[in-house]
Amino acid sequence: MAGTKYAYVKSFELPDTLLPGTFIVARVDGHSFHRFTEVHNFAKPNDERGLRLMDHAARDVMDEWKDIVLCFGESDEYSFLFRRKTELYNRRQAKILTSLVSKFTASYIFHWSEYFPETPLNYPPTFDARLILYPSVQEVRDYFSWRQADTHINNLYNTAFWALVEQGGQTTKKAHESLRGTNSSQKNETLFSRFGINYSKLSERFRKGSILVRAISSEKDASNSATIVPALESEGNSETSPQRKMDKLAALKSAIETLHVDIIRDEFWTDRPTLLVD
Ligand code: DGT
Ligand code: MG
Ligand code: MG
Ligand code: MG
Ligand code: MG
Repeated sequence: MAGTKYAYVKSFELPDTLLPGTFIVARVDGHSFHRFTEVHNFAKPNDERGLRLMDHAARDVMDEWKDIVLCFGESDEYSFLFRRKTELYNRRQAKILTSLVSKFTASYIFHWSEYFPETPLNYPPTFDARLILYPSVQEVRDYFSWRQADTHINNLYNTAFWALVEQGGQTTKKAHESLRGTNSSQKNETLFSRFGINYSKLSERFRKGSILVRAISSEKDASNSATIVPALESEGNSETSPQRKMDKLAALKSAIETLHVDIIRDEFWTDRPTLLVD
């Protein structure tokens, strides 16, 4: 329809296209989760239910946007990596970021009661989000190394901190003082000698965070990928029955793997040589 005299306001909507050929990383983070986790009685320092719910919300996001190739989650945050050449929403920044954080938040709330059947939501949790562009594979790898190193440092600190408070009877103030200036091996030693906790035996989910990857994109399953993905794409334009399409989509969905492994060492990446290609 021809514009009305009001239509000029549209020209104030400026383009926000992201630089082509760069890797897009989006990171969502729980808003004031210090408070949210208190109010909802999360176990300290890690609540397995909460972490699994975060993984579920991230899987829903990954299901929705097939150009997401890798996700990493810890604590109240999740990072999403898009393939370098994605043309999602013509690479419009706000469209990508707001859709993603909205989907993540909606899914977190939608699935809440499956993970916390005994704990009604006291108020609606929200997440903030940012988007970062990386020009090369090196920065992408270093980004995920940075997040996983952060997981380790925080988790070791928090594990020692809550052991001192809950088992050692220290006040939170005293526990912070006890840990000030200590290095990793001193924290490990404190945990082991005072509380009998062998840090390296704690859940890998807690120590390494969660990684989501598409199983079919791994080299081992390349033959599988070669059949499912094109089949789905071509079916998008054909008369294939809705049920069959749903089945295929379910297969693709279940092909997302949740891992708690080292993402810093080369092995993770060399095992998945196609992950950062285009
Ligand atoms: P923000 O992100 O600036 O709005 O503020 P917060 O409070 O979300 O701060 P942030 O994101 O730096 O730290 C995450 C908080 O969430 C931190 O206080 C610990 C808490 N949290 C995350 N996961 C768990 C968990 O599994 N159990 C418990 N008890 N707390 C958790
Ligand atoms: Mg934040
Ligand atoms: Mg937060
Ligand atoms: Mg956080
Ligand atoms: Mg619209």
